[in-house]
Amino acid sequence: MPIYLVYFISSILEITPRMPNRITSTLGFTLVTVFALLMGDLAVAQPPGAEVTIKDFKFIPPEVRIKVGETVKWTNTEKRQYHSVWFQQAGDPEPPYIFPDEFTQRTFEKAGSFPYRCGPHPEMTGIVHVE
Ligand SMILES: [Cu+2]
Repeated sequence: MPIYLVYFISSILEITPRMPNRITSTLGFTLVTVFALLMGDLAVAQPPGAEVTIKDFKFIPPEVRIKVGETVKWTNTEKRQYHSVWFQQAGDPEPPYIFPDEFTQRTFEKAGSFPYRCGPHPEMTGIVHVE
């Protein structure tokens, strides 16, 4: 929520006449700020449809099933090895590497089965089924 909306809504709350102005204003601003932060968190922290861990040169699990519009998140949990998630068969260019503790994610807007591989390690493969 943009900050000007927070101010706008607080200014509406400020005209509530029951409490002394200062308390109403502070309370209103606090409530609206908390609400705005919650809304922001909801927008940012959309739970993924599926999560894949990259560990020991494997995608775990190698096969996931999601619904159209959902997101898959891949997290590299290796100690020091980078990988990538490359939808080569879909015609994508090779993506950047994901280093340890980094993640990548992709939202699928069409139904189908989408195989992928790791760029540097062609033997590492996985597939996303979108229903
Ligand atoms: Cu790899």
